[in-house]
Amino acid sequence: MRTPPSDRSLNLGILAHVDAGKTTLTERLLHLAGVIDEPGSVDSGTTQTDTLALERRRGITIKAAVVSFPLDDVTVNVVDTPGHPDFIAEVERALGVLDGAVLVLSAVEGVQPQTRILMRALQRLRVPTLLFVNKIDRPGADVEQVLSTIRARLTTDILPMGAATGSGSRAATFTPYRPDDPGFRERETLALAEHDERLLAAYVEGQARSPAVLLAHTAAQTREAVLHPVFAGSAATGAGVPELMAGIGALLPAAVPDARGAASGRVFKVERGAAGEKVAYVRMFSGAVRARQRLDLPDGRVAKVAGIQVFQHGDWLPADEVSAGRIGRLHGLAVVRVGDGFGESCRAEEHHFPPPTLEASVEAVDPARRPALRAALAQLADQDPLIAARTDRDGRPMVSLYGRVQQEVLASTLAEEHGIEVEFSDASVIHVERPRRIASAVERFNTDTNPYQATVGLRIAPGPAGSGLVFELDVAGRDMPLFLYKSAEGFAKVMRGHVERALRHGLLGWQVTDCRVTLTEVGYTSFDGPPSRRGPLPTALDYRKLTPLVLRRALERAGVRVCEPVLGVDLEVPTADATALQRLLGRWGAELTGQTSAGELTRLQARLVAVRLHELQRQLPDLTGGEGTLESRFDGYQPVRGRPPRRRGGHGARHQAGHTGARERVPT
Ligand SMILES: Nc1nc2c(ncn2[C@@H]2O[C@H](COP(=O)(O)OP(=O)(O)OP(=O)(O)O)[C@@H](O)[C@H]2O)c(=O)[nH]1
Ligand SMILES: [Mg+2]
Repeated sequence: MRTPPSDRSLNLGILAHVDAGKTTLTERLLHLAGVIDEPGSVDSGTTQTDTLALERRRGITIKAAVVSFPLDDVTVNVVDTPGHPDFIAEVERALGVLDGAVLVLSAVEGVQPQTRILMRALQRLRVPTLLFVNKIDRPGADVEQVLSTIRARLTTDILPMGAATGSGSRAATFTPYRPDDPGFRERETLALAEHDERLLAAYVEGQARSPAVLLAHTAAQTREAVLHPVFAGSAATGAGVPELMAGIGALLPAAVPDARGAASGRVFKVERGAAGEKVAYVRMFSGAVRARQRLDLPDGRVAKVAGIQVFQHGDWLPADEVSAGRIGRLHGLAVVRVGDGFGESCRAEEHHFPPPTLEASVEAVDPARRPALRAALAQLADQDPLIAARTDRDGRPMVSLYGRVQQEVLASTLAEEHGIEVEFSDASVIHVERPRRIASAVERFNTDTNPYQATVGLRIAPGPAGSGLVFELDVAGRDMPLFLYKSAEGFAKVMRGHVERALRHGLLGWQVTDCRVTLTEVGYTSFDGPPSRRGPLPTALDYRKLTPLVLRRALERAGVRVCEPVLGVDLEVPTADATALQRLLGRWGAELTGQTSAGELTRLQARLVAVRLHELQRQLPDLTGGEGTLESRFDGYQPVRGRPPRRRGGHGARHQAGHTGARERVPT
């Protein structure tokens, strides 16, 4: 067994809008570092990171993949992520394990919708980020133009590190500015001065700093994620890639190992090995994990590490341990799920991107394969919990989806990896319910209406949009059944779990969200007597059964507002067709939020209910002679107009059996 070549490592994400060249750039970096003899190509399916048959066939990245190369004394682990918005969940999981990132843009297409979404997430998480303007060899490449759109639409905190010459041809090159070039020094000083008043004062007083001092400041501000150096080049020809590589080494922070203390890490990817066993990719934050170590995973799951691999010399090789700062593959964790943390990083993962907006039912073409389908979906949910595999009231499996491409990929995966042919049907938009007003309900111990041996009172109140569920206790400690739950915290956690489960299905079957639920009353004795331990004491089951009952009653009193997902759409169409499009959007009740014309092309921005997206995609080519382009992103929920739809097969439907509601179908 070999030990890793160095202690320090840099976990580097490559992120971009679909097709910007992330996978091609990853190949170039590996080639430059001497890990592979020839860079592979996405177009002929020979890259190191697009290894799935499906990725090779489609020429897109579907799963985040890890490769690594040595850079001086640092091991760089590169996480190549998918750019298609249907696979944003993969990016989400990668974000939590990065020390730095390269955000790739195309020199032809410039800032694209996903570029903005990713940049916002990187900034929110303060991930040190370099920008790489790729494809300078392509006709139409214009780095200066891209730089000005970056400033206008992404961030003004950038520092171009060189200039492209000969753009638009295979001979295009990138020349870094010399550190002592007076023009560059001035631009560098001014960019740094935005976040450093002393540098500004010195500059105003004419006390120029030396190039070395400026570079140190640039590195420091990059590491603080307040400045983003910009490189340019071509992943196809290799131009600019050595300069980017040097920038990665000089400007991005390598993790300083904290090998002391208890092991803590996070699983950001789960895949199936050759024999169908689970392989978990873990990023370690402190301590080390060794073979045969037991790991305490969330919800009391325990798993034992059977084997460890780390990436070296272009391959995953067996190792004795994976330590702080590094990425390793753990074998033998049968119960692991993606997103699991252990040790200090055990806390739940935060969400930076919106949830899937579609749900569809899946049927095995051969009914005899139904049980196998259910098992396969459960396995896939361990790799991607956001598909939320479940069964509806009629026992049909259902999944949540971001879009059509993900649905096709899921169908191919089930067919190729599990031998199950499936059909999706009834894809519909996922709605949510929000309570309308504040309401309460209570069931007390020993009363006629209460079938359980406990007292529970709950209040539900509307919360701000996007706030999810807030749960709080407003009861005295002496009334809590601490003989069941040990501590007030333990009791609160269990009750929160009951509330969460109950809110999965609101009055019309959709998940209830954006609300504050307060436990207002609790008890385990007759309400008019003093607390005592006499009489039949409640069990955990009483609280579990009674809570949803009381919450349901409170929700019925509060009433709900059913809300549907809304998308921000960005259209680029020939100016001659803009009016026709505006009229169509107007008919659909879309809100026009922006319009700019630059000669022949007009950009329209609008907020459109998600259910209309597919129709818009269908009509766009006809309305624009095939010239129009469309990008969309999730932009929150808004109350539905007219009669609210009821979720098909949802549990809320049981109160009005036979009523199918006015659910809108997404044309498929
Ligand atoms: N001309 C030119 N083509 C490039 C360059 N980089 C990538 N491409 C091509 O652009 C297409 C997309 O490249 P990928 O590397 O798959 O892009 P990606 O960002 O990984 O795409 P996804 O993972 O699917 O989001 C392929 O056809 C590449 O050959 C470049 O610098 N110049
Ligand atoms: Mg890719």
